[in-house]
Amino acid sequence: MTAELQEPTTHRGILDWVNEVAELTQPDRIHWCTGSDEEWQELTASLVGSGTFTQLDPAKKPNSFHAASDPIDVARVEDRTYICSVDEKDCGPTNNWMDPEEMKTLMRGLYAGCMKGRTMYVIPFVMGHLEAESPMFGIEITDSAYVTASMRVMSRMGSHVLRRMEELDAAYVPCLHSVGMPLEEGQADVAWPCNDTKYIVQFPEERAIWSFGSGYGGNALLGKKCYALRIASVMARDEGWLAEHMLILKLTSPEGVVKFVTAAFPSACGKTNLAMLEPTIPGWKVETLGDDIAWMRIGEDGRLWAVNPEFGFFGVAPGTNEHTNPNAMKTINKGNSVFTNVALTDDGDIWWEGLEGMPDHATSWKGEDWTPDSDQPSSHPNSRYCTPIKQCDILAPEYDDPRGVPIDAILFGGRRKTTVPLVFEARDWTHGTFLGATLSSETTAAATGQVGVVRRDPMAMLPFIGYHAGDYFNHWITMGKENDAAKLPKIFYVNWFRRDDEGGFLWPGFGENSRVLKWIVERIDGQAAAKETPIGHVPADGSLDVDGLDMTPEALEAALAVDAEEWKAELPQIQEWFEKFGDNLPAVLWTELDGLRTRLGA
Ligand code: GTP
Ligand code: SPV
Ligand code: MN
Repeated sequence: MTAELQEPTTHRGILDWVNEVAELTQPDRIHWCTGSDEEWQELTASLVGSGTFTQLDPAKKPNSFHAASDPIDVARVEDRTYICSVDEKDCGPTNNWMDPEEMKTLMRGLYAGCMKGRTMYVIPFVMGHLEAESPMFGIEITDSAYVTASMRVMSRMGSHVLRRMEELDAAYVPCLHSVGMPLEEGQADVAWPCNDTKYIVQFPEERAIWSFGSGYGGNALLGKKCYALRIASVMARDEGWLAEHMLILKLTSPEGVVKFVTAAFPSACGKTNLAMLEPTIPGWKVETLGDDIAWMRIGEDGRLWAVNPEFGFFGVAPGTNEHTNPNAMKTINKGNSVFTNVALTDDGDIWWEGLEGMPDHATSWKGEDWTPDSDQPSSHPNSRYCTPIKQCDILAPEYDDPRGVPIDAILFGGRRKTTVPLVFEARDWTHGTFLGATLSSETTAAATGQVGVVRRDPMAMLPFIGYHAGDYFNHWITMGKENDAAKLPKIFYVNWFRRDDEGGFLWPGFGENSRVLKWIVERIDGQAAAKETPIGHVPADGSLDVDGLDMTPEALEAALAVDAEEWKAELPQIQEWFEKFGDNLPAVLWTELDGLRTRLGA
């Protein structure tokens, strides 16, 4: 069957591309996704039939499903991720590169016949609003029903998007995905098809994405990291905007003053939790606009406006509970969600480490018996819930505004046991860019590889910058130079993860982070006092609201401390990091490093 016979679209370019891919990959069937409820029911029923999904008890989680991946396919694969720019120099030292034509030849070999025995799904989607001035269209072709179901939660997709693309004869980002496991005649499928060989490939000049071998979120839901960050960051460089790994939140003070904040923390470092924060300080309110990606453009008023291009949350499950993130719990309890690599309880619900109500027995993400005595965790540390953003009770109404929201503050932050204080403020945009460019964090389970190793993760974008990171820093500097600095957001740096001598967290985190947000807002409005240190402005004694906070003065002091010796130890690391970028590193960042060195007396 060819796509042509179905006459599924009048968009010639899409039809031609779908036919070309079908010819190469040889699927048994082609399904053009409508996004309807009936389609969701058929998809999920077939996923239950194939053993990929287990339906949860509808009384507990209506219309919700459990999935367990192949144990080799649990996270993003950074060493298999490529930026195939025409010129190797444009990829920079932080990305893997291969010549685009060489990569295409190699991957065409992998794609040849790779969808045999399977259905090829064609998913028309838009990242951001369909009503945006220039809607950001994509078509994902995938042979995975799991990916198709997940894309319905995570993106605006379906017939209405395709119709709009036809009306506009719109350009779109072609996103090709295969799990890389064709089925021979009579061959039984497995619950989680994937391939040992994986390639996650971006072609930045062509604005195209080819992914092979993995079914995991960031590798396979191509609208997310591949499009909305890697490809969009290249578009943003060319067009003068920013595509960032940031949450977006709305903060309202007891006096009704509203501020909008974005925050860039590396993967599994607290964006979802901060985005949905339940403040512990009276009268303050947080509403959410997004938990992972922000697209930011300068508005006519000269301010930086942010939209969330996504339509769902793909959140880290372990550690999520009624205390740490009650708003996420309420969102997922409404149902319509997919849970991957968590434990399945005997009564048809899900469980993970840190969730209330530990069961006496469950089936682990590996399909094994699990009890509280087991020496293995029930859930993979990077297990995830995939849930519609519209179900979040504290979704800010501005989420639906295609113009987005004007940002007052940008936060950078990471996971550091030592050195980095709870919060400090940059002196200006360039210093803020320096803080972002030198952001450091301990690695997490969100990507395959070692966990807990400190690495530089600039603007929390290390795995997501679609071009030369030195040029990316330059783009940030230029955004500051070419716009009215007074109207740009103020930049801060936070660290919820500093430890005491026993290894415990110094700062209680989660809802208590509202105290830090309050200080930030008061700094912006010129109310809170700060103390100058070599690294920036930290809260002056008594300026951080600790009323009712269960914390000793010593612990608070330790959380806020700036230790010159610890910071001196960072200097050679930053020097080495900057040297990687050669002439592409903006000279002002060297000046910032010199300034820091001088202020530390090093
Ligand atoms: P990605 O979706 O991978 O981009 O991650 P994210 O930045 O949204 O991470 P998320 O908010 O899901 O947090 C990841 C882990 O950090 C979870 O296990 C949280 O429980 C933990 N975490 C989040 N905020 C805090 C905090 O304030 N303090 C402490 N100690 N842990 C936190
Ligand atoms: C991350 O790793 O930063 C995530 C999860 O948000 S994924 O979509 O898999 O990239
Ligand atoms: Mn992320």
